[in-house]
Amino acid sequence: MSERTFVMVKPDGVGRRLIGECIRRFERRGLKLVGMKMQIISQKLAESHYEEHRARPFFPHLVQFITSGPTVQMVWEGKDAVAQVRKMNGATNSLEAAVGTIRGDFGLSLQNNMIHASDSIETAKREIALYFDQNELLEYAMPDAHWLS
Ligand code: FUP
Repeated sequence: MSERTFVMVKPDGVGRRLIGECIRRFERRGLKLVGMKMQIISQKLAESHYEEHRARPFFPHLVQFITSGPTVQMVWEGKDAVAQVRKMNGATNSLEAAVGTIRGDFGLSLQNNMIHASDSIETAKREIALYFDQNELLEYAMPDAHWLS
């Protein structure tokens, strides 16, 4: 079933010039990009995004890191998109991420792990709404859709 998932290239991914690498992988896989923007996110937005971690000891560092530079927000659509993008990103700790995943191929850090993606359809809905207005998400057909079903 077609789903939408929220993806963010974090400040380390932008700073290491790996935005294109991330996009290339999701495009090549057959997912469809339906929304994209770039911003340095505010403290308030960062705290809302990571609300579930507010009580954790690493929370202040996490917020400091995610607001420390430009980030790229994207919404990707496709069959089983939430789970497939999580798989393509790899384990949260880059040291445990399988080779072949984004984190396993490009990182060595737990905190600076390049990329975020929603962990469920419910989370995706919440995160998409946090970063995008409805009119910033495009509905269009891809000519290769029938090969990806
Ligand atoms: P993920 O779902 O892969 O984004 O991971 P989590 O929601 O568990 O954690 C959110 C972010 O917090 C991770 F991307 C990295 C960071 N983190 C730490 O810095 N230290 C920790 O001990 C756990 C997570």
